[in-house]
Amino acid sequence: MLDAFSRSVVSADAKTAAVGAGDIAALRQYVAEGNKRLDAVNAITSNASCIVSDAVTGMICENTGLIQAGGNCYPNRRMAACLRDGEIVLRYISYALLAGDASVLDDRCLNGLKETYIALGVPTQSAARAVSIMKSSATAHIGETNTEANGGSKFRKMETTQGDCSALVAEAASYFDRVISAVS
Ligand SMILES: CCC1=C(C)/C(=C/C2=NC(=C\c3[nH]c(/C=C4\NC(=O)[C@H](C)[C@H]4CC)c(C)c3CCC(=O)O)/C(CCC(=O)O)=C2C)NC1=O
Repeated sequence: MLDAFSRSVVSADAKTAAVGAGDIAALRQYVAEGNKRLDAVNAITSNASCIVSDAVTGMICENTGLIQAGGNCYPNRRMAACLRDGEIVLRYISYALLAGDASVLDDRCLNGLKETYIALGVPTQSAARAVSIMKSSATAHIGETNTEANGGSKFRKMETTQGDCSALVAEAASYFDRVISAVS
């Protein structure tokens, strides 16, 4: 498992080189924008159960066969496993965002997940759909672009200093995309 710092060391060592100026500039940015990153992680973790349950609900609304006999969210044991998987995936994405590196997500969550799903008959297209709804919701919370119209009675805006967090929104989005391509 690597973070932004250990990643620079490992890639420099692989070239038998010192940590390069480009890497140092990127790490300086990582440190300088550390508080923003923590706010972004907090936007995910403090809304996690809402993000997960909303995504799984949306996935089922679009495909109600999932909760009928023969569907992979039926009976409740499978529904619970599905919600749990959503929480696991979101938690590992939050770790990757904190570390500024995807390796924790790759090694501890995505490695073998598609094979597990295929073996258990979990529909990977539906799993990818749930992750894509989580992506929309989480990135809206990080960028504070969520609206009352979309949030309804659950609407919640994070109380953070205003500024440009587009790079963190894009980085978080890339971790969700990584999950989607790993299970697809
Ligand atoms: C380390 C990280 C980690 C991950 C990622 C993980 C995933 C994981 N999900 C599983 C099952 C499952 N996962 C789902 C998920 C879903 N079904 C759907 O229709 C939806 C598309 C989707 C939710 C979005 C379901 C229903 C099961 C149970 C399948 C079964 O037992 O028939 C299983 C099999 C064992 C079990 O049931 O607990 C594993 C290992 N476990 C881990 O420890």
